Amino acid sequence: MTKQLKPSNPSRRHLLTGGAVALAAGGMAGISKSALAQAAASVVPAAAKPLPAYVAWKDPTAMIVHTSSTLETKRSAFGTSVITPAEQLYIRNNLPAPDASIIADRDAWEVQIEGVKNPRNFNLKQLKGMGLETTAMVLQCSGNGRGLFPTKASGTAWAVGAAGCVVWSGVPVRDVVAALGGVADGMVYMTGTGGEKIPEGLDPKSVMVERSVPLKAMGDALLAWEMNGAPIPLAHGGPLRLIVPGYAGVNNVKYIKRLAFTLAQTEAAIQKTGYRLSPPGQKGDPSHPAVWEMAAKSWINSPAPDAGVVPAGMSLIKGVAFGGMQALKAVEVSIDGGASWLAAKFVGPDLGRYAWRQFVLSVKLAPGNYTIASRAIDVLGNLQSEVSMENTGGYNNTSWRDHALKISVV
Ligand SMILES: Nc1nc2c(c(=O)[nH]1)N[C@H]1C(S)=C(S)[C@@H](COP(=O)(O)O)O[C@H]1N2
Ligand SMILES: [Mo]
Repeated sequence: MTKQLKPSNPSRRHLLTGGAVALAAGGMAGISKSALAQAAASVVPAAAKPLPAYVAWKDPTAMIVHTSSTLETKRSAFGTSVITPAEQLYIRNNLPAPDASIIADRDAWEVQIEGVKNPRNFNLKQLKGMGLETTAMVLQCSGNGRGLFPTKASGTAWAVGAAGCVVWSGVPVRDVVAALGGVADGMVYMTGTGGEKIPEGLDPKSVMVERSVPLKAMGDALLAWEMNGAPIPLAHGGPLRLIVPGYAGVNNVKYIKRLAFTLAQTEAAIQKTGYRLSPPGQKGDPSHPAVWEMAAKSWINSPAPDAGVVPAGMSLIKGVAFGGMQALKAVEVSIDGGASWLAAKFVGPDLGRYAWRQFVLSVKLAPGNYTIASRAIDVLGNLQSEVSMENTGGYNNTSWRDHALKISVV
């Protein structure tokens, strides 16, 4: 189905405060078909780094290896089937992953539950008998999009690929808590501790992965042992991972060994000073908002996420969109840098409020230069914003303009 290239809501056009001027289709007489081949040839990538041994099972054609602890999904590798296969899912480790011996006997893995009326340990086998829920969720590093901010923040320059849509199965945290008599009086946070070994000689607080989220996040949280229908791979947090739907990646603690309901947020640096939204140039501290809830976001993955050159004629614009904490209502696409917007069509099943949806829009493109962008709208009417607040850590970039693709149609 071809959509007409005019704004879906003409009045909205004048509400937009676009920065860049959109180039109309039909100009650019100088670009020939051979430019297509030339441009494609000019983007032959530099020799890619090999996959690190602990994730040697990943699909090397789908991944960008930044470092051994940061691997990104290529913009061209998101597929069209909603769920991101494990082989293509990004990796982010703040500490080296634990030894594979921890998944030799998964059912023996123990987690300590504290800050409840009757604290105790459970092993995974016991947890499996206490309740079951399955949730599809966007797992997204808060630094996803960092590399797209106009001023580059330090840290991994993720583009769009530090995210995926993943199905998790496990026991609802609320069921575990109920079995232990409820949360102890007055507790304010849910704090999860990762099971990594702390390197010798370091102050544990300086490196440990321990995160606190507001108590209300317990409502939809899981202690999960399965990912996309298989036991969670070690690299993604197996045998047991805390899943906090709607919350940024870092709050989803891998190899969880302790789940505590606490009066205060953890003193670990990853919570106290790290993952804070501090003004550019200023170090994070507890007075700055923590990276917790995700906001509505979308981006386009096709056509031409890499080469930037597209043949004239019919083109299928494809992307992903999600609401963060809220279900997604709609997604709009612009081919003129945000001057006008068209409603895109969702593709595939709706896997619930925390999942993303794939979307498409079929357009006819005449030769010229285009800036194609998308913006998500959640069920509360929150619209993905044109610009994102810059911050020292380069977190939470949801700017549709930063995520726009510039393409040449020849
Ligand atoms: N134990 C532990 N949990 C962790 C981390 C970690 O380093 N250790 N990294 C966090 C961060 S910053 C992100 S973005 C996600 C990455 O999840 P993935 O590697 O499964 O994609 O895990 C989070 N949970
Ligand atoms: Mo992250």
